[in-house]
Amino acid sequence: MYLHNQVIQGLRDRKRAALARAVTLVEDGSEHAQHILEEAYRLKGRSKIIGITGSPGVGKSTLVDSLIEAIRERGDSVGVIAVDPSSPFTGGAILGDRVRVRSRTTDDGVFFRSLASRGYLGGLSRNTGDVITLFDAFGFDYVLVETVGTGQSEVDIMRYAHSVLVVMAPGLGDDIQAIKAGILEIGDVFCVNKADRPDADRDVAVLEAMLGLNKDWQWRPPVVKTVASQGKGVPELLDKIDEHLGFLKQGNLLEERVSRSYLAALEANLRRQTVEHVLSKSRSDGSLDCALKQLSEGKTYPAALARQLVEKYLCSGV
Ligand SMILES: Nc1nc2c(ncn2[C@@H]2O[C@H](COP(=O)(O)OP(=O)(O)O)[C@@H](O)[C@H]2O)c(=O)[nH]1
Ligand SMILES: [Mg+2]
Repeated sequence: MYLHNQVIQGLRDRKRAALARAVTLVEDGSEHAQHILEEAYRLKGRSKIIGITGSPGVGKSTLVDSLIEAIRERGDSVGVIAVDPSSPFTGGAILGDRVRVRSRTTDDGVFFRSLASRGYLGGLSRNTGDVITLFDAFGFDYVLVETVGTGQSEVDIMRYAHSVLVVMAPGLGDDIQAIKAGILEIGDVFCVNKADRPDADRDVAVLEAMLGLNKDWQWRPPVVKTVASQGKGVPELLDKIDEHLGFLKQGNLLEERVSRSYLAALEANLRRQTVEHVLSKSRSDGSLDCALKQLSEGKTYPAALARQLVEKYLCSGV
């Protein structure tokens, strides 16, 4: 039996080892990956996919741990995908998240995977959409995706998630900046974590006031206070997430979110495939060297060259 058939059978039988194998094959861009993904896209559609974002240090990973508790308490299963910032020098992921969740590896209803972001723009590693699909195909009730909370990643995760949870914490000066950067538009549920600290109530009030400026929400995002390190407020937070999912289903808005995630996945793959195609073609016929030489001599500029290469290798069907 081919490896991919084995893995597919394992996914159908809900074998965790098969899921782990599938993620590795997809991450490595193995030839087996496309067969597995083809089947995964057929099997998927059961999971509630929750994106969790916010600045580093606000307590996202701690909150994920508490959410796992709350979800397991209800008898539901959960898969967690943490996209870690890799060091550009070692390629290693930050260890904390893995260590924390290790204590749960004996629980069959929980599966954790950490993905290196590989320096790919946007904080989401380039196969995140496909990895989410594998988790969904496996049939977890919930899939939690924690991103590194920097810049573009908030926007990227929004496109894969059914519900976006934005986490904030008092005493981190950059949160007001995050609000300016458009975080209000992407959050379906807001969480002010570290509510055991002073200023939490003030932050909740500021956030509520800002959300209140928009009078025509279809869904007015709720603000929930939590102390993730003690599990406080976390069941209530899970309730709000479920309410949002219920709202989406009721208004037939879930299809829109799913379609948005397809577009995101398509874009990510198009970007990778076109870049690989143009670079390999131009490298093999010498145009790449020639282009780099022209650039260093100041005869042209990158955007113009990119256009030329795209026209040469994509428009002519070469
Ligand atoms: N006081 C307090 N500390 C917390 C709380 N939640 C998390 N922390 C701490 O905040 C730090 C960063 O948490 P972490 O989950 O790694 O944040 P992340 O970078 O957003 O994933 C850790 O030292 C946590 O123990 C909380 O509710 N209250
Ligand atoms: Mg974290």
